[in-house]
Amino acid sequence: MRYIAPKESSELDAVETREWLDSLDYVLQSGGPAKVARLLRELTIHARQNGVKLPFTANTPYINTIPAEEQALMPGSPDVERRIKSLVRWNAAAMVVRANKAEEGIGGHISTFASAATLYEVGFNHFFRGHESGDGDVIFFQGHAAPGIYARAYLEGRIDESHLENFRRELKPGGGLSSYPHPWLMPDFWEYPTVSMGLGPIMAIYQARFVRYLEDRGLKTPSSGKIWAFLGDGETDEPESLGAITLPSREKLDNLIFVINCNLQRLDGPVRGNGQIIQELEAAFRGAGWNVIKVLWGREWDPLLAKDRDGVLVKRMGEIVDGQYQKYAVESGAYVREHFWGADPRLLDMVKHLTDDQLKKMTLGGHDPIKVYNAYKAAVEYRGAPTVILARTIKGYGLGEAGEGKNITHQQKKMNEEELRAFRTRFGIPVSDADVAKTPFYRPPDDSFEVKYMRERRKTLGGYVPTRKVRSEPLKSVPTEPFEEFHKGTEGRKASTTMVFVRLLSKLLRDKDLGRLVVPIVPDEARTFGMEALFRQVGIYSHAGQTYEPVDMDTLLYYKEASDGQILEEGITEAGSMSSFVAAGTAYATHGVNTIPFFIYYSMFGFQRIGDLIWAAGDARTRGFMLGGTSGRTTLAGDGLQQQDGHTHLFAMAYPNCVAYDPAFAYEIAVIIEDGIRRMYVDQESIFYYLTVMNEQYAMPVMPEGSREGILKGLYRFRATSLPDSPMRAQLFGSGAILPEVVKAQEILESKYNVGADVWSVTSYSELYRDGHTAERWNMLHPGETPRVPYVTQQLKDAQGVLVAASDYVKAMPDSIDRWLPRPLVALGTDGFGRSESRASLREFFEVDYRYVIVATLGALARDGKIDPSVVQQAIKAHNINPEKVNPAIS
Ligand SMILES: Cc1ncc(C[n+]2csc(CCOP(=O)(O)OP(=O)(O)O)c2C)c(N)n1
Ligand SMILES: [Mg+2]
Repeated sequence: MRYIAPKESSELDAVETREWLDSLDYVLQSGGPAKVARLLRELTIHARQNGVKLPFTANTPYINTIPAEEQALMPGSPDVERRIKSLVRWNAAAMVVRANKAEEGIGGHISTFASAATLYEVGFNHFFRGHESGDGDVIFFQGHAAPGIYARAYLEGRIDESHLENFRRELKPGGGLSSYPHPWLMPDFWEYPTVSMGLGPIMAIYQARFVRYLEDRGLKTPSSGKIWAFLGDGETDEPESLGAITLPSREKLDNLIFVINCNLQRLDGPVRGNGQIIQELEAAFRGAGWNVIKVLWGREWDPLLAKDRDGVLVKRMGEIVDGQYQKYAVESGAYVREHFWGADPRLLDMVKHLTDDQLKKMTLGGHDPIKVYNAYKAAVEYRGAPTVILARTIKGYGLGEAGEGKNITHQQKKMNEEELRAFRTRFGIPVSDADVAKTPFYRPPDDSFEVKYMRERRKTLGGYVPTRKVRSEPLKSVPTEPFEEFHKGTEGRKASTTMVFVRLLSKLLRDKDLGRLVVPIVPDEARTFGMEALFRQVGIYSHAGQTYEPVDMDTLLYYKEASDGQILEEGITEAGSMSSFVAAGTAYATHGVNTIPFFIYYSMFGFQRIGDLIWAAGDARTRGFMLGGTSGRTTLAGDGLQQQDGHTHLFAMAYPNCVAYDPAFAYEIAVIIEDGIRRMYVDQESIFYYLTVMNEQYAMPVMPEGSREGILKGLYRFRATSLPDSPMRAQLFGSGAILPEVVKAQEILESKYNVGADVWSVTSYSELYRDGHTAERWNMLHPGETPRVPYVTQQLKDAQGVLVAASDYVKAMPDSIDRWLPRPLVALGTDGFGRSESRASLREFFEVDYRYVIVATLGALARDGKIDPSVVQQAIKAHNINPEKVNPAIS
């Protein structure tokens, strides 16, 4: 080529660019796209090495990831599927409208499902596999889309009109349909709860990983079942939604598919009015290593994109912010022509053959079954990484004036007659004008094409979804051997309840029947709890095994990762660990395996931090043991205010199927866990356990005879007084690590003050509280019959003297049982913010050491006129207590 000196630098630029492009074209033609990609990579490296700063983008253009020419043909009958979808739409909307006709409307949502109908229907007709297939999928349905899932079940003939009629009427005899997915309320239908936003996605991630764990450990036959999580775009703002997305790509969980319904709206308005939620999510997921499939535009856009040789349309698509896109959705075709297409004469030219009406009707990707089918197909076939589908839809699709695309649509629960008529006509529902105002449910007969088609599809795909079924056999019995040594105590050797638990866990892991079912879960705290021996004993689970030589390889307890490892070492994520707990604790139903999770963590970061996931675990009928380690406001010396837990037992009390204990001794732990395994895995109770364990060491006593029932019910007499005939009597309650303080107080009260004090171990205030209320309620409803007596009353009815309780938890715990005791209870507890200090100083500060137990007892005796107040004053002095010290509860 002859060199011609350029006149201007812009001309030079153009020539240069042309030359580069020509070269690239040449490589493309001679070597193909792979070669071009390699060359570009090489160029990038070279440029970087020479200091060129390249702008970063994790985004692809604002178009469908799967181009039209790569689409597969969709099997099945599009017409019948469209009819079915319309019927589902109608019944779903009718349920909500009818539920809100009465004066006292009962809520429900129309617009979420309206936007997601195609996303679900394509799944139901072509992808979701039922458990009967042996390869069942696990589906986390978006909570607010529940009406659509019920409407389909109705058309399938799984539920009838009376069920639909009783949507959200959960107290109707026989049970209505639950407002959202709640396995607690519909245990044969829903598998996992989702409606608290963000919990579905994180539980789905750990579910997918747990499936791999079961397979790698030989507890489940490898299957091609998928875990689908359907979520809203607004929901992705919850930290739990995106907070764990690096795990599935790291673990190559190609059994996981997220479908995000990007209707660009949440409850109040646009998710990102001034931005693009889809592009934002694409970058986040691509950055995290996911396979991202964008499904933005329906088929009507394909010919236009094919004409878009110079990229003006793609550019225009990418520059519109979501708030503006929402505006187009509610506007006329003429408006869209002017404002979207009108930006460039070339764009206007592209659509000049289309009428305004046609422009208005151009669909979005998430409403086009072919686009959705292709995305799902690609997701299901993808190997090596999880997939997220970002499907663009319109919120309230089909509602027209009743709310399509409007900001109020999320809350829309009613439709007037005119709106119903329009909806009916748009979807071709055979309901007459005369009837439309009544919003009747409509189901074609069993031998109609639609019903036959739906049923055939579900049969082929392995049965109806969702279906929840307990697929495991109950355990026959619980072995006693692992528990026995703990009944004997430690013969004076000191141990903490944490050490006891870890020893018991290690024994359970060795048990020939139970061992393989145990799933230890730790959020990076194994060493804190002295569990490192388990690393070697059973290994840390890692699908990849251990591809490196661990730094401590030459030690006995090295950090052993193995593909059949048993411990789920989750790293610092209580939310992730809890999601694993849910997966492992529901496997008895979902996967037919009785895995028994033991999740041990810093107690402060449980109920306080991830209480909502624990609530969901209860709803999901999760079984297993949560162990709150380093617990007790004064027992965890050091660490301080953010870590010293003196209140999670108060939270646990409110979780209906959580059985909580604050044990003090080895045998208490053994009895509770043994009975817990029996109740959950032999008797099949849908409960889970919370035990607090501590790190203070003291000698573990021998189990007193006859104490088993009391340990489980919440209280038993641990040590009777040696002065039963003393005129001054007391009953002292102690729990957890404070029990030894109470025993010490008992000795001094007897030897120094001649007070005959019995010591009771209170293992569970919440169990006593529940039992008391159960009896009281029964009595209220059964006047004239022999009243039932709460357990705690039965135990203490003849007990003499004053009552004093001390624990490392807030005073509300003992206060909660006060009314069922013969006399008022004096409560010592640890209300207030913790402090980093020595144990002794903390117990002094919070007024729960033996000295305060003595003073409280003497004070109560003085109150009852049994001793002179001066004795109490002297005791205060003798024990160096400053009566003017600050109140720890508020300082
Ligand atoms: C943790 C939590 N916070 C708030 C809500 C209340 N809420 C219910 S639906 C909703 C908006 C949902 O928007 P999006 O996730 O985009 O779902 P869409 O209905 O648009 O598909 C909100 C705020 C909730 N259910 N859970
Ligand atoms: Mg939304």
